[in-house]
Parts: sequence; C-alpha cells; structure tokens
Amino acid sequence: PENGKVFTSRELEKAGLLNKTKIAEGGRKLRKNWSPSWVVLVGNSLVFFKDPKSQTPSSWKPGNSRPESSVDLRGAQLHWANELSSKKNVFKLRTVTGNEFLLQSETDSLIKEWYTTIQNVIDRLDRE
Ligand code: I3P
Repeated sequence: PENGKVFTSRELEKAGLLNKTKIAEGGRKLRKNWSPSWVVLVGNSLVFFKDPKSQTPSSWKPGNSRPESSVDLRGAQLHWANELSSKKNVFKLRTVTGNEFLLQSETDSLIKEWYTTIQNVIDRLDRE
C-alpha cells in the first residue's frame, strides 16, 4: 500500500499478541515454528506483524509498521485444536487456499475473545 499505510483505524476490530505457527501451506504440511506475533483483525483480514515487543494494544497504530503476512477470512474455517499441540488454548485457522495456522495464548479469556471475534467475521462474510 502507498506510504506504507495498511488501513485506517476505523476498520480495526481487534489487535493483540498471540503465539502463532503456520502448519500448512496450500495443503502441504509444514514444520511447526511457534513465535509471538502481533495479530490485527481488520476488515476481512487477519494481519500478522513481527517484532511485537514494543507494542501494546493501546499504543499500536495502523500504518506505522509493515505486516509480515495476512490471511483472508472469507471462506475460512476456525476450530479449537488442543489435540494439535502440547500447549493449551490453541485454535486452528484454515483458509480457502489451504493455509493453516495455529494461534495460542496462555490467557483463557483472551483466546476465547479472539476465537469469537474471528468467527463473527467469518460468519458475516458467509452471509454476504
Ligand atoms: C517441535 C516443537 C513444537 C511442538 C512440536 C515439536 O519440535 O517442540 O513446539 O509443538 O510438536 O515437534 P522442533 O522444535 O524440533 O520442531 P507444540 O508446542 O505445539 O506441542 P508436534 O510435532 O507434536 O506438533
């Protein structure tokens, strides 16, 4: 995007720190590589940012950092997936293109909020 601006704050639904690993790319299985990621739910996309150390939900602003990757939530599927990890509070997000991510937090309430918010966006897109 122009000037590195990714989106306007009006579209921002949720932002926070989660542990993330990609486990499949186009249906092909990948080796897990968990790392903390700054996750932003904006419009129809889940956007991942690196280097989340200096960030907090209150100080983060759209447009001042470049995303590492992003996921189109249209047609995506969300499932709790504690059987796929030794960690607790894990869910799996699968995109229509067959990319699969695990997202995790040690904080029960936080991961539940993320699950519900992402599922609401998926449901909204399904109805369009
Ligand atoms: C993996 C690493 C992951 C673990 C995964 C291991 O080993 O310990 O954290 O996933 O378990 O294979 P390596 O670093 O050698 O690749 P979880 O933390 O989610 O359990 P898995 O193979 O059972 O998925």
